[in-house]
Amino acid sequence: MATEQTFIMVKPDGVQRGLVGEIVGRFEKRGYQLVNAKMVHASQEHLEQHYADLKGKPFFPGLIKYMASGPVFATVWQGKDVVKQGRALLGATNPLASAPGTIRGDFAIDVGRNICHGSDSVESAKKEISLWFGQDGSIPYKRAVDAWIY
Ligand code: RTP
Repeated sequence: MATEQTFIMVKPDGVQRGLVGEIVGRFEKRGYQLVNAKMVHASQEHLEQHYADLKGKPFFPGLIKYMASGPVFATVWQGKDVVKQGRALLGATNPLASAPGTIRGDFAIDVGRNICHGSDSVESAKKEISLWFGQDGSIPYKRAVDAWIY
């Protein structure tokens, strides 16, 4: 059974535009398992921690303001190669470079309003799951359908 996990977040613009169901649906339909989820209106401090590696970038203050402007939908997904495949489902960071068929390629135009976030490595996924969900990062459960997915 594949136990790799990733952190996928619907950003404030995705929540406002009613894309939570669409994004969750794409991961579910691909075969990935939702193992945690919650809506959070994150503080600036929390977001600065999440994006700590981008501190110093010219777009950092605008990014934090945008991310703190409304609630986000934070999720944890599990399955085979889910970190890499999660990023593939989201599409390139700049929506103008995202292939049609990806989430950003279908629903976004501007890099500053790119709808969703996905961990870029297994290591970052572990850190992000812990930052957003604490010790109880996931709620494990068995799915009968896994026998048809794997
Ligand atoms: P994310 O963390 O949100 O999944 O994005 P990413 O890894 O694909 O890209 P990253 O370079 O980590 O950038 C994080 C977020 O910052 C915003 N951004 N704005 N104005 C700009 O040039 C610019 N560049 C990046 C985007 O919202 C990006 O997702």
